[in-house]
Amino acid sequence: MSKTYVAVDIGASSGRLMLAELVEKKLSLREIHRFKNGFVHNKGHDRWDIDKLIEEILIGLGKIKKAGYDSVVLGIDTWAVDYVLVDQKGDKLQDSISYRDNRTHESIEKLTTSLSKKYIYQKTGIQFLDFNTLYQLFEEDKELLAKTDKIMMIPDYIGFILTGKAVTEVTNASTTQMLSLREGLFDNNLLKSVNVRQSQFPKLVEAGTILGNVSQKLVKKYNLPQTEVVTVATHDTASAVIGTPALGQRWAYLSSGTWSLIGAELNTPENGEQAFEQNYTNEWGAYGTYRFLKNIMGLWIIQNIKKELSNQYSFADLADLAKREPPFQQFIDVNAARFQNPENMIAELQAYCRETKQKVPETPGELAMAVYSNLSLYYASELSILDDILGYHIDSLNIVGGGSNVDLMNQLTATVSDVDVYAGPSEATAIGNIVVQMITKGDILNIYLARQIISESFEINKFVPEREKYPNILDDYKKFLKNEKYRGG
Ligand code: LFR
Repeated sequence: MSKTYVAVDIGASSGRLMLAELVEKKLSLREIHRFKNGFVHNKGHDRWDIDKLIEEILIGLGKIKKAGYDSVVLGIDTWAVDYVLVDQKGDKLQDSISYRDNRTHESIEKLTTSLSKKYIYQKTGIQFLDFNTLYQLFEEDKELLAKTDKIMMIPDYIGFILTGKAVTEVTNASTTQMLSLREGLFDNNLLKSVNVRQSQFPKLVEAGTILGNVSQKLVKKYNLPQTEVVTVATHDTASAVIGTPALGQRWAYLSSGTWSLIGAELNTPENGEQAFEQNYTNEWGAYGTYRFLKNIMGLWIIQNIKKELSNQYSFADLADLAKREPPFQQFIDVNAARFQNPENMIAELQAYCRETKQKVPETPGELAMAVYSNLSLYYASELSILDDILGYHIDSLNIVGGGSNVDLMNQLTATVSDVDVYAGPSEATAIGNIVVQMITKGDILNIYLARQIISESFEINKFVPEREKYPNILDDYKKFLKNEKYRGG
């Protein structure tokens, strides 16, 4: 039997501690503690409560000790791009601002008057998203930046509070849009453009390195097990791709959570003209890989609808109600900026349909079906863009994350994209976090074996395309997206 491993996996809407063991080449996973996450408007900005997240981690670890575990290994992953400014004493200078805050809405335009978009893309290979760390730092309070000793990405900061050791892990650091693909270091021109220095970042480390032990002070105070922290692929999407079983010959992944991240795993970055035009990213992965992908708005839209319906319906209820409605009643550019953080998601979707003179979804089922069918169309259109850029045909899509539980969307996606869909595991992020720990500690040999173990340990459902059902729908949708007038700003 292996050591006992713990994944701390925190997304934008919830966090969890999962306990894992490897018994006879089967990975078992058990949820120990789950908690809510979300930003709140405070002191002029949408902010995360990182102290609260750390408290929840300590509560979860306390439960593990109570369950009889005296010693564990632990890894932390969270969403990307956001950071904590830390002073010389190791104290944080403010509550971290969320990437959904509207302070960066015009920052790409502003910053690229001095450094061209081409320069930034050739250097970094990272997609232009206005919330990338680069633009957040551009808008950061200059006085605070002057007092900043270290800029730490969120999971690195959590690791620092637990162990006292500070690093900058690269899978997450690449999402800053400041790492140079060629040199493997922060690019000085990019740093200069936002008034920060290399020395303000703790040293860069690869995924799969040992960070240190949770301090004895915390162990005693909270009655925790002895805990060794491994720096895993700390970006949740990086962990999710590691936790993807890689089924099919030429496979793509879709990490389906608050965001939908669709793309391929590459061994060399692809930052040519076409990738630039299509705004594809080359985020750094573990074990020398690149996550060539695009961000799509994802279940965030459904999460907001659910909230606005006063949480009367669960996600499963919404999927059941959607199933009773016909799909493709209207086309929606689900990636339009207006859906990033609207005051009211339902009103925004309805306004979009009205403005584009299409059927307005009204009931919970109609709303959910409108989102699911358009997400599946958006996925399909990205898969054909991926085919074009990569120069080969992707034949299967591995959907992982919470969204892989929505059979309706899995089937629609298989049908409109005409590829086989493998759905599951839904906990790929925690699994990816765990297997990097296991490889680091020698319980699994390498990522190939890890993926084999994953595919044999968890339920994975296959969906095959029902080709005859909607033969022209994808072409019609692509035409719709091309028509600027309908894209919705
Ligand atoms: C997914 C994710 C995406 C990143 C977005 C913002 O949880 O990490 O990969 O683009 O959140 O950090």
